[in-house]
Amino acid sequence: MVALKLLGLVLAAASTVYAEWVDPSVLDACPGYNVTNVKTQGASLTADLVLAGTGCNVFGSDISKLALEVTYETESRIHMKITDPSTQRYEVPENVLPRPNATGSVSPDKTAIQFNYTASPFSFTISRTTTGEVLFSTGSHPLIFEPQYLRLKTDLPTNANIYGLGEHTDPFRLPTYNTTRTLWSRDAYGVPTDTNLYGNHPIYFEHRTTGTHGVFLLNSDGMDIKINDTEAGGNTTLEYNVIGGVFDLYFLAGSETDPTEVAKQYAQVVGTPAEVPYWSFGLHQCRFGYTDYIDVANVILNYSTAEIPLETMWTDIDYMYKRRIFTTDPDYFPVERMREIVDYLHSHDQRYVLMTDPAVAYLPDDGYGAYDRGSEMDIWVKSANGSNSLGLVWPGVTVFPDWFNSDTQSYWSKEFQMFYSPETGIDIDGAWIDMNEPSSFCVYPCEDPFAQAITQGLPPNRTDPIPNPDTPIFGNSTYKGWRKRDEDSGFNIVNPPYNIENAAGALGSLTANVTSVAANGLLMYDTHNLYGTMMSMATRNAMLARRPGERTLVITRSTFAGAGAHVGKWLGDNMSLWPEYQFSIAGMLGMATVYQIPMVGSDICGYGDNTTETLCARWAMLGAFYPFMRNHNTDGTISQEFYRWPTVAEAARNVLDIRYRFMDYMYTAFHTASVDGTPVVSPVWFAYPEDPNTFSIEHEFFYGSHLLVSPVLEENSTSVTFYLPNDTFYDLSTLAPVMGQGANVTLNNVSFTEIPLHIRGGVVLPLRASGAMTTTILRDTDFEIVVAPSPQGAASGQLYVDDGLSITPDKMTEVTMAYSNGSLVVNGTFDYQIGVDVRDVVFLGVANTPKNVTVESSGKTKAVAQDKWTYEASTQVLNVTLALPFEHDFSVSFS
Ligand code: MIG
Repeated sequence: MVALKLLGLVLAAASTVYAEWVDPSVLDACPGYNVTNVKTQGASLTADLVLAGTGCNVFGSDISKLALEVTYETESRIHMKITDPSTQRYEVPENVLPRPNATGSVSPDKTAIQFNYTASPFSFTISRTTTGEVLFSTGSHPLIFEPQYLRLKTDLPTNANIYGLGEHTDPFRLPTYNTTRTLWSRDAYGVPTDTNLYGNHPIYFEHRTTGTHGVFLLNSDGMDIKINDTEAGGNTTLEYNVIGGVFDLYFLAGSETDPTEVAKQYAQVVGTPAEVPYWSFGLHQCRFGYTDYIDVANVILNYSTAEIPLETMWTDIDYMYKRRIFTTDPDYFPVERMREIVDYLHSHDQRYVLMTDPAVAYLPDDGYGAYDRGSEMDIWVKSANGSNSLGLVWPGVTVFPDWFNSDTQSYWSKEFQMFYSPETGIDIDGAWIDMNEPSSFCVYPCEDPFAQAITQGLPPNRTDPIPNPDTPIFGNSTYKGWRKRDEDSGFNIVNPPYNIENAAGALGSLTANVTSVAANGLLMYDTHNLYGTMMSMATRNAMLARRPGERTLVITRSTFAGAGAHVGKWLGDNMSLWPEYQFSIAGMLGMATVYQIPMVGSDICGYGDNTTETLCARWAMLGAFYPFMRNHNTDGTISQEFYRWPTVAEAARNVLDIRYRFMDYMYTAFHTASVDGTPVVSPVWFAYPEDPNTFSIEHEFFYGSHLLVSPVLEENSTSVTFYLPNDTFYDLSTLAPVMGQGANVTLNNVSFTEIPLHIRGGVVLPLRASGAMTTTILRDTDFEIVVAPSPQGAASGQLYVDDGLSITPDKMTEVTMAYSNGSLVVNGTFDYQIGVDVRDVVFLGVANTPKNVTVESSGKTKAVAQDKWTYEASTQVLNVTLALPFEHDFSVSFS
């Protein structure tokens, strides 16, 4: 219905041909709108915006009257909508992104930010109440609202610090000159800089020394967001150029002192992240091009032999028969042998993940169940003429599930139940979903996908020797309803008047046809950017239905705002190159810190082309501090499992030991994120918002809030220069204090098996006392609590423990640890039985040898015997051995 009205409205625009490119100054010379009929009621203001004169008609005819609605939704959030009251234009459906609740009655004079407008022509500002500082100002840039072109432009401070605006491989702090961020999901092999990639997140955070705020445009249509500094006076400006939908803006006040606040406020709008199982923080191994089940089994064994903890094995599309989803290849990956792999993994506390693509091979009358059942239910995305919309993907010509069809979820869940059945199928533990931009190999305009399937050789033929079916694996290893559209609407979906800078070319290039229609009548033109998130939601539901009550791990490639409430994401097809290793930090920070998708990581050692030993060693160590840690590469490249080179194996062992020791710290951070959106990793400026030296740092970051990771950045290099803010740090390898001076420091002789790590003072870390070969064993390992005081001598930390798996655990343990004046106080609720001891408490930065150490537990204070504590003057470390069951409050003091 929505689409029909939209189409009816714009018929008039069809006959005129509009410019493809317009000088920005022409847009600023447009007359804009005048404000009339202003009404305020409580926390809301409504008004009409009436076109001034004949409008500017740059990419269509200006809409003559608009409706403005501004609502103070919470004390820190203003919601603004500009719509066309004469018709219902497309808006992101509520079932894809539920709208946030407003907190009852907000009194506009109590809010942290204020909306003010000028009536003629209409412009507005958003400013901070306490200081009057202007955060967003459309000043001399008139609003333009045409059927297929919406423009809004704000002035920003010179050299503004802007972070966000979609998945990209541009600097984390976006350049403020000649930058265009295009949002249009794209299968972007090699993740080239300055192009649109897989994920679309129209949110930015702007940071100033006076505070951090956010602006979210809730719109899924294609758009270019331009940042430039070519205005008179050198002002920086940010301009939205959108090809459909409405202006639906959320202004987030953030905070004057703590950047974390803006992240939390964004989470209130798009949802806090889904919790993942504890096991998903273990190491994942994947590749495209494992030829058969023997190959896969050997990788699992080789990891064990190399004593590198492998938690989860993955298999790519190689397992499929002719690359059709929900099938196995009878020669290379027979289902019985894959079940053997799953059984082996599960009996060793390890896990298995398989890929599922969205596109279903178009094979009428061929006995292909997944196609037949979906056709029976009539759930495929439709072309404008009502036939199934066809694409070309790995299995050849395909159809695409229409996630808007109300039957698609049950189709998808049933296919998962059958194919991934524990009894007869492959009992996966997590799901990997790819190609959901949605990607198609059919070269635009894709008139004959069948002919292209032949010329492109899809599906590819297999030429590897077929393994002898008697080959044993694992040996004796003892190691442990579409709606018809108006025929010819004139709405130019195929070549809209304003061309976004889609690196794939036309909107419909290398993706499902943009003229295709969903069951609820919505056009792919408007919903393209939602496809990956909708597949994510359906896949998560299908996984939850298989194992009711258990959390799952779903890793997707394409995302829209809000995806993190359902799934995690990997950063797509990077190359095995040093610059891409470096970008991976900014990519992770974008997802985890800004977009609320914390379960994120890049393909470790690089996906495309061959890696090198030193790159892979360094990347194994950097990747151990991605929340999602997976080694993955493409078909036809050299093997890059961590055990392939001695240096890499040693680097991996070293760093996995550290990652596993920090696993409860990260798990706790994820729990907090799921409650309030606090980021699980963050840029350096999050902790030092008043230090301008930190604003553009993107090669070092905090894992959790307090572990500073500063990887070596270049081939063959054993040194790294990084910024150490003016604060107390502790070198993780020696635990000795390091005083940051607000200056760069250089470390030399960083071997190929080490990565510089520093604890930021002010934290109490609940570490496991040692790493383990699986997360299951890790959970039976004692704790070691590390106290790292701030320059003021205080520290605090949290620990959250549950069964690691239940969506709603019936028992939880939540512990608070606080340190000051030589005394650590640990208290909490211990409903979930941790079942291990606090083996040691390690106090850092202890200036003098203590005379007495005491422990208080269950109301009794005892001296700790002299032989149970040691003090090392050279590193200022006091180590107290407790061996105290971690099941009730206690405190440890020294004097
Ligand atoms: O056209 O499934 O990004 O991780 O290995 C390539 C094969 C399809 C793209 C994914 C990559 C995966 C590959 N896929």
